[in-house]
Amino acid sequence: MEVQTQSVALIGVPLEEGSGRRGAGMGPTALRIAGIDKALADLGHTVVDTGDLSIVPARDLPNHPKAHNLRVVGAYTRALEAATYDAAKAGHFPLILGGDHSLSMGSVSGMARYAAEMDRPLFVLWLDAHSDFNTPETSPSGNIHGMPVAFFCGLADFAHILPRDRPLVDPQKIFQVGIRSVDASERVEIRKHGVNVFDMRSLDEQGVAVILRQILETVEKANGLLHVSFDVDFLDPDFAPGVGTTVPGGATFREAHLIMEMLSDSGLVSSLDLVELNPFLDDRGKSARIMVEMTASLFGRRIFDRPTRAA
Ligand code: 5AB
Ligand code: MN
Ligand code: MN
Ligand code: MN
Repeated sequence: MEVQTQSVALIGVPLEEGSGRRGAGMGPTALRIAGIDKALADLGHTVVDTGDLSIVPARDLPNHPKAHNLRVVGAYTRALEAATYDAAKAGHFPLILGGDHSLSMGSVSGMARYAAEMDRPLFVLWLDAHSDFNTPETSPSGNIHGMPVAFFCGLADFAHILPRDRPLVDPQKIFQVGIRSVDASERVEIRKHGVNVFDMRSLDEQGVAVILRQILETVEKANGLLHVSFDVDFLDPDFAPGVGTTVPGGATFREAHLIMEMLSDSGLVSSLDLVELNPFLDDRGKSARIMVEMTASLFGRRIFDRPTRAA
C-alpha cells in the first residue's frame, strides 16, 4: 500500500504547568532530538517545524484554586487552538509535540472548529491510562492535565478560556483506549455522557485489532475526522518510563504498534498529540525514541506491506 504523503506541521508546546510536576516542558525538545522530523521526512512527508509556542499568562483568567496554573494553561489553550486550526486549514497535518495533556484542550478545540467548518464530525481517539474527564469540581489534584476531555466536551468550562459558543466534541464520539486509572466521579460522568471506554480489560479480552476496527468503521461511516491523543502513560511503564503518572499494566509495544499501523492504513487520522513525555524521568531517551517510532508507524512505516483489506 502506498503511503499517502502529507505536509506535517510540527507544533511544539512546552507546557508542564497543567501537570503536578516539572519536566514535560522539555518534551518537544526531546522529541526533536529523538528525530521526529527525520523519521517523517524519511517516509516522504514534508515536515514544517513551526517551533515552540510561547505565551504570556492570560491575566483575564482567574487564579482558580481548583485548576492550578489556569492562566498559563489558558494562554497555551488559546494559542494552540489557533495554531492547530490554522495548520489544518492550510492543508497541513497538525502534529503537536507536548507538553502535558492539558494542551489537548487547545489542539482538540482547534480541530473541532476546523471539523465544524468542513461540516464533518470530529472523533477523538484517547490513548491513555487515565480518562482525563475531571472538572475543577471533581478533580482530586487540581491538575488541569486530568481535565482536557471534560473541557473540550464543554463540561469543565472554567472561565472563558475559549468562547463559549465554540464547537464542542460530542462525548459519544470519543473512544478511550487503554484506560486503567479512573477516579470515582469520572466513572459516573463517563457513563452519564456516553464516552466510549475500552479499558485494559477489554483490550485483554478482545485484543486491540477488534477494538480498533470497530472504532475505524464508525469514523469512516460518518465521514469523520479523527484526532489521536497519545499520552505516554498509555504504554507500559516498563518500556516507556519517561512520564510523571505511570500506571502498571499498560499497553505493550506490540499492541501500541499495531494500533499505529491500523490507524495509518485507515487514512482517517487528521491530527495527533504526543503528550506527557517527561525527559527528566526518562531512561536515556528511551521513551522519546519509542514515541518517535510510534509516530513513524502512524505515518506509514511498515515492516512489509499488507494487501488492502476487502471492503
Ligand atoms: B494524564 C488524576 N485523575 O485528575 C487527576 O496523565 C490523574 O494526562 C490525571 O492522563 C492524569 O489528577 C492526567 C488522578
Ligand atoms: Mn492524559
Ligand atoms: Mn495519563
Ligand atoms: Mn500524566
